[in-house]
Amino acid sequence: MKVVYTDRHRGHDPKVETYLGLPVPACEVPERAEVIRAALAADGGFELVEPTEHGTGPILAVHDPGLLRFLEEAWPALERQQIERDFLVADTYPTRAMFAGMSEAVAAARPEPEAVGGRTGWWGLDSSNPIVAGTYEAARWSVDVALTTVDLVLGGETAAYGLCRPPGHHAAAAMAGGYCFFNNAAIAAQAIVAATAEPVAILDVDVHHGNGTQQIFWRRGDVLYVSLHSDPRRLYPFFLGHADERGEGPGRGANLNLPQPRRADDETYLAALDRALERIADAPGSVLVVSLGFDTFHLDPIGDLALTTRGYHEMGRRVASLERRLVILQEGGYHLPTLGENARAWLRGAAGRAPAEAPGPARSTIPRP
Ligand code: SP5
Ligand code: ZN
Repeated sequence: MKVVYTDRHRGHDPKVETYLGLPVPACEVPERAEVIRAALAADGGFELVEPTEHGTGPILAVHDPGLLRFLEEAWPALERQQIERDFLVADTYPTRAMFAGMSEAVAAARPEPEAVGGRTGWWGLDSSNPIVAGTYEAARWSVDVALTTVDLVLGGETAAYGLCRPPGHHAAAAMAGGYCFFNNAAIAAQAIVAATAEPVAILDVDVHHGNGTQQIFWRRGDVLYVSLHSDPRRLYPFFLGHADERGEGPGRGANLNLPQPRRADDETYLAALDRALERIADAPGSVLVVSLGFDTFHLDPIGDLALTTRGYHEMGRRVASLERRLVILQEGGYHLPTLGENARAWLRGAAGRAPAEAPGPARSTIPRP
């Protein structure tokens, strides 16, 4: 299987994020992509390829041009004002209660602030999403990784994996958040629709609900979004991801959320996955975009489900059994010691290969009788 990877993600290197207002070590770090790349390179069954540049056109097919402008301008604006810091987060957000009672026309006509602090809140979901000097460039390359993965699959590959970093599924049309800046999976899905004129499905198996992907395709009947995630009553992004969110207008019924119970294990999760796959199998289209997260792992520091490496192999196998071409894009997953093996297990399953030998002493070379 081809793996699209570039080291240009490394410039997005936040050292801290805030958690309930206090600085804590950042979760979404360059080492994440490095451990996955290393595990896949060592496996021998994966071929690493570099992304090609696709420009801003496919991003603007999904995102508000103001979000792109803000992300491009935020760091240079801080530097111009000589605001010395390592990372940028907003203090103030336009929460919906601020506009309560005002007509939609008045609320929607409030202008974007000029101050960088105001703009960061305007285009942001949350304060645990640091922007640093290299964020914009890394986020642009992450989109290029996704679009190159699409090119490979539309060019004839049965499945390909884009090692996107930063991730994308929390980014809405006009909002960054949750370690995400551009919605790689949504941009990929839109590019597939544009290139093939076929409907497309997105399966999101990150532990968090992909609120951005849901928002972008909420009124679209040609892009089915199906997500398994921790119940938002317990976990980020808290305000979306409930089972009764089904899409509206032409998109009615083209959104399926399957919130999972705390500490759901392989068996529980895979049963829900089967429901998700049945829904996808009922929908037209020949390409499936997978938003792949490993923060469902039992040891993940920010998730609360309990999947195992063996479960990931089985998940990859079941997804491949749909017999759709697969554009597999990396989202979350923060337990660095196992991230590489988990990605390897999932992708080996998707490629129809056996689980890897458990990492440990080298295999005996004595032939079996
Ligand atoms: C793509 C993805 O998985 N995004 C997840 C965003 C979660 N953001 C909220 C994280 C809050 C937990 N912070 C605790 C850090 C303690 N080390
Ligand atoms: Zn996640």
